[in-house]
Amino acid sequence: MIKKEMIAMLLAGGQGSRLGVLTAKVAKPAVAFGGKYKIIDFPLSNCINSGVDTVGVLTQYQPLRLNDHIGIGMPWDLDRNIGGVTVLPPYEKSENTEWYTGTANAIFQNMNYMETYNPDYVLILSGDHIYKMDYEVMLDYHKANNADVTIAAMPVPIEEASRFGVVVTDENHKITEFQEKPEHPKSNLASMGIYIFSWPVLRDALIKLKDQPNCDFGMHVIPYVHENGKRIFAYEYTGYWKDVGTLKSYWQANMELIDIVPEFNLYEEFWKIYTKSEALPPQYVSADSKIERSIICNGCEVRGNVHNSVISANVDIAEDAEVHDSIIMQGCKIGKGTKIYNAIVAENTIIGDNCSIGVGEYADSKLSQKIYNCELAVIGENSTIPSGVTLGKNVAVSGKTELSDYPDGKLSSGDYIVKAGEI
Ligand code: ADQ
Ligand code: ADP
Repeated sequence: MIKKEMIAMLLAGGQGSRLGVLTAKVAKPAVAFGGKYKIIDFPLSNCINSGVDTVGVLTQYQPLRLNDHIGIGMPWDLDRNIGGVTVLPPYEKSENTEWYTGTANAIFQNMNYMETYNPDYVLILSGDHIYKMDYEVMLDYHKANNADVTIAAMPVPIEEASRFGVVVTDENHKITEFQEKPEHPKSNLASMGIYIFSWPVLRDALIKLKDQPNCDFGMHVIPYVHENGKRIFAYEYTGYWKDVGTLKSYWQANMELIDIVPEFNLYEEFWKIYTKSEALPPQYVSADSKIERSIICNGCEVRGNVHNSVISANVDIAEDAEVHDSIIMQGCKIGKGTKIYNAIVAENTIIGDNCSIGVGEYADSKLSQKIYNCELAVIGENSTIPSGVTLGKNVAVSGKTELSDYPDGKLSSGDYIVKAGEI
């Protein structure tokens, strides 16, 4: 019989609607990060670096590009005969076929997968966090405490605590209280949504709660095991961890990579982040260009100026263009004399000449959509922005637009163009 001490279940099926046009066509874990990575590379690399070689990836929303990225798991050394990475979309069963209706429901629907490996422990992970963690050390902690469940937790500013699951612990780090996204948090120790369960405890809880609608770890499973007197411990983490679920946090986490001393370091030899990469030519930087504090990936041609930005592969930046404090994803073309400040530009977007993007005009009362109230200009993938257009902050564009789509040639705070059929 196959036996794995600990397997991981990576939740990658949420819609990620707070990333707006960035997740219109891709699941959040497949969104680009740090120039050459996708968000899911971080938990997948953590798994292999921690010796966890069996990972089920639960997908549901827009899985195409995620499936393509994961493939058979080669970049992460997860192409194994026994174990390795397995993509687990919802599937038809003899009874009760349904979509994954919640995080715990998604795990419940893959009971057979987990049973195949006869695990002692199951590690539950989210596909949308940027961090490095040795799950083996967390497992040692789980064993040393003789715990039923261990929740990774970290202190957050108290005013942010209500976005998270919040834990209250005793002097031995045993959890005495758990509140999921409470209005009035009793502590600032936030659950990171990373759990180790002793398998019999998880299996029992999932079976008991199988009729719970939208069964969710934070809302239902953790409160259930707590009420049943199980031993739940907090594993306190103090390193870098970012939930990149909003445009602002996504942008910030990218910008933190180019800090003079980055808090999150991609260059460490002993904890590599793996990703699928294509064979591309090297980047070319022309004589009159100026690049400062930036990440520039392979295949780029830079003739303009780039400052404090993250530029993915195959991006062309023409003469006299300026890119500041922005994220430009793979395959974009930036025209001559165009100025881009505080923007996120998704894949294969073509921006014409002499445009002005992300400059001025923000935080006024016109804001209609909360998602884009992030002091950034956001452009969805495969968009075309005609020459001469001005986009302020807190605007979003997606699709192939023409000059006539822009009143007075510009968009200001709170304006959105999403071309039908394009997205
Ligand atoms: P949330 O961030 O709200 O809270 P949630 O939206 O439930 O977490 O998603 C967790 C992960 O599961 C995400 O990666 C998401 O993509 C995925 N997911 C969501 N629904 C899914 C489904 N139906 N099928 C497959 N995958 C799905 C959780 C905890 C909090 C904790 C935060 C930390 O509930 O207690 O504080 O994570 O970020
Ligand atoms: P989304 O809510 O963007 O579709 P996910 O599928 O990852 O993304 O779900 C994230 C969860 O976070 C949702 O259950 C949502 O209720 C919750 N949430 C909503 N707004 C915030 C916020 N500002 N910060 C943290 N969590 C939030």
